[in-house]
Amino acid sequence: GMWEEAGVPGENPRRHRENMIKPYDFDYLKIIGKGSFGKVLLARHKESTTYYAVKVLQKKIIMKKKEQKHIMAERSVLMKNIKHPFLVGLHYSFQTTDKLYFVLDYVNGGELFYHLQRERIFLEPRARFYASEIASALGYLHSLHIVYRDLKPENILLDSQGHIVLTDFGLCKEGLEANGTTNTFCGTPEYLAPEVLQKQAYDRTVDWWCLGSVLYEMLYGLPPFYSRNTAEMYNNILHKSPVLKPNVSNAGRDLLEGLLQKDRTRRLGVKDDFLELKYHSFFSPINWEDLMAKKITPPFIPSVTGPTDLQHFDPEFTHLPVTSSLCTDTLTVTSSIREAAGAFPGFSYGPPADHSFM
Ligand code: ISQ
Repeated sequence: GMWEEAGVPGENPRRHRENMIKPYDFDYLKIIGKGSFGKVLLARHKESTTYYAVKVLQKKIIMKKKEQKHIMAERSVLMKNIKHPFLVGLHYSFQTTDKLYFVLDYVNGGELFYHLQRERIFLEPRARFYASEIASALGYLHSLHIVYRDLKPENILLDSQGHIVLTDFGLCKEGLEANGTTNTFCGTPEYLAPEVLQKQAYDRTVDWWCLGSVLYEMLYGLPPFYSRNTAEMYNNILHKSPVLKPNVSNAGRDLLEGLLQKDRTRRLGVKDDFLELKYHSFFSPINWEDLMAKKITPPFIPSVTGPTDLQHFDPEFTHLPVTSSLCTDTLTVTSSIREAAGAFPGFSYGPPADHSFM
């Protein structure tokens, strides 16, 4: 039948063929992100009418880029039962002959940096709130031996209440470059750590560098080491000290200095990871237990009218038509598709029964 490829029978004993989730179970309403690998769509589950962000990746494009190991690693990451208040939740993953699907929480408060651009800088209490939610999420991933690695502005979203949601735990690095207004302004969307730029070995401390870059941009309005000239910016990352003007508190500047340490063996977090940040004086106003329980009132609430309110997404995407190819799968199976079809064995995932769709 049509969904022969949607999941591998026997792999997941909880769900068998008939109740396996498939593309047809959703209405696809809008494109909310697009990149070389595929796209992210706003979708509504037909039966429950719940909204999700569905990420669809083309297998043959992943194959061409020799990224299938990366994607399969990503899948195993996603299946580690990752649950954290500030990480996007994965509900399902499944595949058809030519595509991989990830069914994720739909988050519509907009990218953090969309809001930052509108305000140029954030005051310290607001920057601290976001930095602490991001730090707790990174610390949690590290506790599961996961390195996020490419924390970047477009992966940091706000939910409708104003809390941080990190997306894309390394899933398809070049997958969703939203070439809109959001990342053209800072030259490069990535906060490259010196060791990544030099293609050296990296470890979890790379995430603390990236957090330092995010915090710097929130407080100073530009990424650290920024130059309009990319080559010069790369030179700055490798060889220049970050400029820390005194309009930021001593605690803030000390934290940035620790996180933006070029030598990762001297970087804040190298020894006790998140604990070293948690007890830094910049974060002393934060009650971490309250933070994790979402008991701290967000300093800013995005103005969203409801789940379909797309005002914070780039109209470049949201005005695109949604192609019906999503639900029809590919009927003409070429040799490259046939080759790609079997490259993702066991790629299907259903959650434990308690929060299923039915
Ligand atoms: C969830 N909601 C909105 C946008 C998204 C982009 C990527 C991954 C998940 C998302």
